[in-house]
Amino acid sequence: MNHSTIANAEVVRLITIPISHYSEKVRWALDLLKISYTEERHVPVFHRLATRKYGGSSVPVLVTQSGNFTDSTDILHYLDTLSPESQCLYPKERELRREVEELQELFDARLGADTRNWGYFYRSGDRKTMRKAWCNGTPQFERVGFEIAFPLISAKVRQVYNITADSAASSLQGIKEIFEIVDRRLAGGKTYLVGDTISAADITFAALVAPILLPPEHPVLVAKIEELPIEMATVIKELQSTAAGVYALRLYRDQRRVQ
Ligand SMILES: N[C@@H](CCC(=O)N[C@@H](CS)C(=O)NCC(=O)O)C(=O)O
Repeated sequence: MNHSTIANAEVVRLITIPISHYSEKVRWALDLLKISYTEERHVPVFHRLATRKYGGSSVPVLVTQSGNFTDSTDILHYLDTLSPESQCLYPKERELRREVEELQELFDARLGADTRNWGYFYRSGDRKTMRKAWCNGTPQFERVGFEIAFPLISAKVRQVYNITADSAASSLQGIKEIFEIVDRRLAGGKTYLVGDTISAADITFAALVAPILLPPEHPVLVAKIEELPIEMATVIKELQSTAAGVYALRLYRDQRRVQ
């Protein structure tokens, strides 16, 4: 996937798994800052062949002339050093910056794992859904590998993340708790979580909930709500209608511009 050059002479490389929400967080930041990049998508398990060359195991990995970054928050901090004053991901004012960093840490540590685990509980065994989620834009040999090894990859994912009915229920509880925190922060009609412009906190929240809120602007559309199991669709509709859900969908609609 090639993205055109707008700001920098350097075109950085972004290694991803298509549906990875931590990868989407970085994709969004790159698009927002108009930094040229080439995305290299991989099917899970195969991604390790790409990431380990750069000292990483998970995605995203950002490969640049200034070094390689193997964590989405480290990547956003690096990108912030390249951004113009008018479009910074982390506010210059110390207190606001601290708030952005704390929210981002909370979303990264809890929300990201909870949305993934809850979503995988319902969908990781469904070959058609996971083909869209994991194979879109990946090399052909990996797509062939997916077709052959899907039951194994899917079982491995459930084992690694301990996906069970109990863990899904506790993840949903965790998601609701974070939504309540975000609802409270947005009280009084605030447009963004911190300050008056979009920050790393907003991008992180919206990207990490996207696989379960299904914004139509997401670059990797996996399923329409009508195609989901009724129990899952009911919860998604509930989450979409909370203040936090409306806000994340609005951010996608108004602020997610793919280069
Ligand atoms: N803290 C990491 C978490 C990244 C992460 O969990 N990535 C998942 C995909 S969303 C992954 O690569 N899982 C496969 C693996 O760890 O091998 C970050 O923010 O970059």
